[in-house]
Amino acid sequence: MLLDLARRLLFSRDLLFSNEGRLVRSVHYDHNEVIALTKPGYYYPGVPKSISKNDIHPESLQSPGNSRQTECTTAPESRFDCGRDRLLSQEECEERGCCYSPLPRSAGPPWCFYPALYPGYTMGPLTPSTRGQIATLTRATPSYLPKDISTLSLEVIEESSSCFHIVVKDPSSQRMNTTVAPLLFADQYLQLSTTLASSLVSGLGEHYTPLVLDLNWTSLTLWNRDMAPHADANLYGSHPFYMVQEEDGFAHGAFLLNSNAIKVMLQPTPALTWVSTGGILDLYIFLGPDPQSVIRQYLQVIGYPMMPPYWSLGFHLCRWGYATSNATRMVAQRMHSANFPMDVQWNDLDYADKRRVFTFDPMRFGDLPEMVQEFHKKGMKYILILDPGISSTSPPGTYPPFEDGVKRDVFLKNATGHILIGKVWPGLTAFPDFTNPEARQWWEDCIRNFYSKVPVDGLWIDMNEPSSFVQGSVQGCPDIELEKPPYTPRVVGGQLNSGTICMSAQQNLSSHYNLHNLYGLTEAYATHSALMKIQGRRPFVLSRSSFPGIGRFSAVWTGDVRSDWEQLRFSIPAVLQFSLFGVPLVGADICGFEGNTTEELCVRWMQLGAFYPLMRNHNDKPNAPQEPYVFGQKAQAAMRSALNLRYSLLPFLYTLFHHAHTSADTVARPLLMEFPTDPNCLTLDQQFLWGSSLLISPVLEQGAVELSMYLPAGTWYHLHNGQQFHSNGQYFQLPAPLETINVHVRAGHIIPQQEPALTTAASRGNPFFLTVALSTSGRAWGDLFWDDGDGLRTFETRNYCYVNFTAGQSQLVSDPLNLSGALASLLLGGLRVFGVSSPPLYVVANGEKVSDFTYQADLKVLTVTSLGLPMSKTFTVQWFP
Ligand code: MIG
Repeated sequence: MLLDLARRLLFSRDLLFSNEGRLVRSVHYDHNEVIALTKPGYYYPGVPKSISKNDIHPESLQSPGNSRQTECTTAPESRFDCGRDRLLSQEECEERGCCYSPLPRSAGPPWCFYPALYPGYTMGPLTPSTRGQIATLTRATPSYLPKDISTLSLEVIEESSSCFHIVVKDPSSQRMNTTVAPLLFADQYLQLSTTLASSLVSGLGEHYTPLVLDLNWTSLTLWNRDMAPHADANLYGSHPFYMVQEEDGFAHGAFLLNSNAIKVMLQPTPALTWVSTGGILDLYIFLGPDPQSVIRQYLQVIGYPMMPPYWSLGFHLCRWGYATSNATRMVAQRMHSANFPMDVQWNDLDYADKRRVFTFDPMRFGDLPEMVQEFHKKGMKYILILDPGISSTSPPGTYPPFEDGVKRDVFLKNATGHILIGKVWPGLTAFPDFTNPEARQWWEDCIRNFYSKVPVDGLWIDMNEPSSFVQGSVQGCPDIELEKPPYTPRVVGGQLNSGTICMSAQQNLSSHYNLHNLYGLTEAYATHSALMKIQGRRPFVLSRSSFPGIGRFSAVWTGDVRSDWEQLRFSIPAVLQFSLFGVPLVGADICGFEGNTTEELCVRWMQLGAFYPLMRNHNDKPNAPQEPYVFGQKAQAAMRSALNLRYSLLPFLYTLFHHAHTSADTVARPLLMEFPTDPNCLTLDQQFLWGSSLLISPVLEQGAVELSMYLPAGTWYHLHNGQQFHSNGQYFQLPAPLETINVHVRAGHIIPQQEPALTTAASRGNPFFLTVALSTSGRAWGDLFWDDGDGLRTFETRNYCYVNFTAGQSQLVSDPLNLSGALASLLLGGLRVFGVSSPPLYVVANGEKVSDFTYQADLKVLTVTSLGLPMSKTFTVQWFP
């Protein structure tokens, strides 16, 4: 079975390489070589679909005997670039044994491309290994790249029936396995191409793109970089994972576990080429068969996301420029006085003494500890920023974080073994090496000391690409291949060390060249672990830089977005991408970070932001203020109602996070995941879902007071008033004046809600209510996960409550699993039932008649209030026509 599938996965040797036993097709390289994987998603275990002739590039079916001329007739869109590493002249191209054929336009298809049969690796017999099957790949003639490796090992491991793992590496090189890092070795060019089952590809973040990527000869570089989101740039995080949607709702995915700089080329064949500047080819293939399964299979490899503390789902307010503790207090005070729900007050760099982390300014923030305690007394939380750069120039004896760090040898070294010094906000800085266990311990000690004075509730880890204001270091970087590899993918700044530290910097595990993309992940891990130990509660960490697996430890935000409408629109695919990457707790800076916002933009952004899984309004220092209370009354009312709507939905949102944590479900969900067979949904990224049942359709255009909204086939109800929409899979034109955000509930679902309050500490004690959206047959289902909100491992230790709600035959029944008592004393206050076809004459709750109910005949909505049924016990509410 395994062998069979491996064969199929590895490009159906029989078809393509007939008796030669040649695994590797000319077009693709790893260490100048290629494993060609075609349409992996077609091979579902047990139901293999045979490859049709159309699935194969025409040229690949030609026999090796064909003349060069025939080999070079490849259709332009199916050409694979033979000169990816550098631009080639015709002569140089032909020296490589490649085809040269200029085209009218310089953009698009390459002029120098591989012929159909190009000398590659020969695969020896597959033999059993401890984990799967292993074979040797050898090449008779070296390729054109420097430091070619002629013998490779190929291992195919069936991780599960739906996840294959293919490892191609240099068997003579040491493998270093680590908890977070992939395997490493020094060669600087690996390449692998694959054709794709369709042109619908998503993933490969972090970039400023639509959800479905453009395959028209585009490329994406994965290299963590401090860079405000804009097109064609490598941004803060790297996620070498993509998902392909095939026809009929099928999907598959691939993950290249590799932390080096990676460039991904996309072409309309459709095809994709990975080029990595190091490491090994460690490739996972996820067979789906549907999009949600692909994500689950991916998360089985990289880890399921953490369960966030309940309060972190509330509203967060931040800006750079709250210059004193009193100014910070005033912000929270004004929010409270104006009745805006808000859980978390933040401070940016302003709090720190000379911008040095683990200190606070004695003049402007001298009473920071008292301020935090005041917030706590009001049921609020407090978070501040923590940059990794540690000031190296404080007078001796005055700044323990640096001095202890030096003593404990926790900082990155330069190539000559001295502490590498870069420049960040506090001036000259050293950088902790979070791959060093001693550094993690030192970090924990620094946090513990600070926490003993300032009991923060979470930490915001910024600048962790890592970002530095000087290229490489204050002394520059040595002139060696690690700094200037033979091939550098297109990165902002032109060089790998642009805006960051030297590639030759030494870390405990390897050179920074190999670990750069892991810096934020390793810092998030260290910070999460430290907080868990220090607070003994569920940690909250917000990281800017990211890599696969970070969702286990941290939330992510999308960096320095501009206050404009385009950035508002692009924030949706940005957030949805992180859902695919296993980072459900994500949001963009509401109202925009860079530049001045406008009242209208800020209202629309607060409305959309009320449905970001992480809701934070954050602003840059020089800009006009954008806290909700600074705007006119009408704008304030709109923002207040968006906030109240979010707070009322938090029990539902929290339950979605529970499913993300325990089952790798997505929270903010692209429509394509829920409706993969609906062609209209496959590229939609201006609307999105919460779970499977709430559809959010925000206004994203300036001046718009109407909205064109797509509803997948079925019945939907307006969350606001229960208005019904019967859709055949079509667009609806809806009113959307400034005070509205359109949210629809899918028939058949029950949404658990709670009366909002100014903090979650208060709202968590309020009565629950249920929105019951009946299907046409009068049924609906929903659930609620509830626990203490911030305890460690409550699910794993069975310290929670879980309630099923089922509606059918004119009644609603709850079925609580009450393991922790967390629901004790909490009540169901009422419910709204959408789609009740005839007016109820009476309503009965737990066998007793209820007097407080209304029925709106035009909307077919039954509303029951003043209930007071204990949530921890089974209850029944019936309505009798
Ligand atoms: O170089 O701490 O993305 O959210 O306000 C700027 C100041 C450093 C960048 C973060 C932004 C934060 C800012 N930081």
